[in-house]
Amino acid sequence: MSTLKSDFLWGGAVAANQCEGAYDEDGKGLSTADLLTTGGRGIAREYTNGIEVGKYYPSHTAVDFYHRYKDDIALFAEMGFKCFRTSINWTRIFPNGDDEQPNEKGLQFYDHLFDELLKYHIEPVVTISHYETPYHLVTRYGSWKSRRLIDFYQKYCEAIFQRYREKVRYWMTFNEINVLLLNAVMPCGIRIKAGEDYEKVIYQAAHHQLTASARAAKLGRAINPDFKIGMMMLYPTFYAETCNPADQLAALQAMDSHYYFSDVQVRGEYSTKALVMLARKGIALETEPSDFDDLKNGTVDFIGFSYYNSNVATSRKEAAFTGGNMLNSVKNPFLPESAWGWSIDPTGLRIALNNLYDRYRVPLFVVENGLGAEDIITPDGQIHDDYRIDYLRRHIQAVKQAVGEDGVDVIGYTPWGCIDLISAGTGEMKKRYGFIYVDRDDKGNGTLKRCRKDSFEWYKKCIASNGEEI
Ligand code: BGP
Repeated sequence: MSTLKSDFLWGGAVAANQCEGAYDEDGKGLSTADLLTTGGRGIAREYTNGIEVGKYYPSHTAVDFYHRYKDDIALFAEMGFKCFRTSINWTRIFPNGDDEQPNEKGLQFYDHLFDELLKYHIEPVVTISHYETPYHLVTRYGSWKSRRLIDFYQKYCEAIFQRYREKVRYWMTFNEINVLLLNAVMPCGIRIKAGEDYEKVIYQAAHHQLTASARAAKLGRAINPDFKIGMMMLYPTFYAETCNPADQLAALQAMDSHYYFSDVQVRGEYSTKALVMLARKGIALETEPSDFDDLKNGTVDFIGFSYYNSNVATSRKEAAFTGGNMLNSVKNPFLPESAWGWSIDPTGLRIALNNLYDRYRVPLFVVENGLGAEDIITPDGQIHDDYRIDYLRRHIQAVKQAVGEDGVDVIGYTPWGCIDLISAGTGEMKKRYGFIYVDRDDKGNGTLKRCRKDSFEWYKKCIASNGEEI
């Protein structure tokens, strides 16, 4: 008997813009991701207005998954994947975002991709929007600042729900929807103009995304009642720096800003706390009466979330901050850190699972988790990534404890970047997460050849034993 259910969804996760490449092939339009150049450790990625000659844009070729997906899926199948999470690149389907008709070639690509997965009985798990907003929607409408985006997104959802009705069951509406509060530029290209009230713009855009997500959930279930439509958030697990009540309150408030989104998507309405917060800030959301019915009728079936590291909140004003996924935190003296300064904390994942399940009582799906690390190839062409195995082993252990000891309902686990890909935060290639190594460097050199790391065999055993042999 294993701790995890026999139909537990083991797999891996990627996003289209970080692995596909082929950024302008077969009618694809430009997305915000296609305009991000490389950054580096601690350097924000530069976002250009249109493609500039002489600049390097890592997403343009990425790891060429667009042309190599068959071989890559064969490797996923060899590991025994039960599911594979990827996103649909919105601009393959609607190149500008506001086009009348979808692009048939783009639709065909995902037909072939899903067919290939299904051939191996690998269930596709699809993120509808993963930091890939059509650039035209940014320049023409100001991206999600505009209410118009709700309709464009709806049309996009309708096209893909109809087309893949029989192929895809698991959907997530927006990747890490709560990241909008932390970084509006990288995820959806929102630029705040001089004179605009930053918070007002962001909360208004969030309302548009929440309404769009709810409408999509309702529409999807009308198209196929078997669809499982989820939300997706970055789960930041905040600890208080000390037992000083002021620090405890700081941790509570840090979490509140993230629950702002999940409360709406799971419960179908803004929490009282959220409404009071908006009123206190003097933010009056522009809404239509039907939005509130939409939110009520468009709640999600499950919560997908990413978890990489935990964070520490403090009431001190002059604290020094360290890195982490998208947000900064006070350094936690009890935890080791990755080479990129992200804390390594499997217990934080168990806490995340407990907190989310206690609060919402809906199935949970760990759709991103992993260690970004530089891999060294030995002279005989091997990659001994025991540090990655150690990270994943301890996090899977935490999932099992949450299930077996705490009674949490977890439906699957898809480690991030199961094949090496472009880092979202820095644009680097050398920040690797994969079980499969890709020969490509930060400047775009390399053969793109794939090879199995030690973690490949380890994960294969893990899946075959349903998480018992780790
Ligand atoms: C998440 C994103 C992913 C991914 C991951 C790792 O926030 O959803 O797209 O890239 O973080 O972050 P990074 O690529 O910066 O290491």
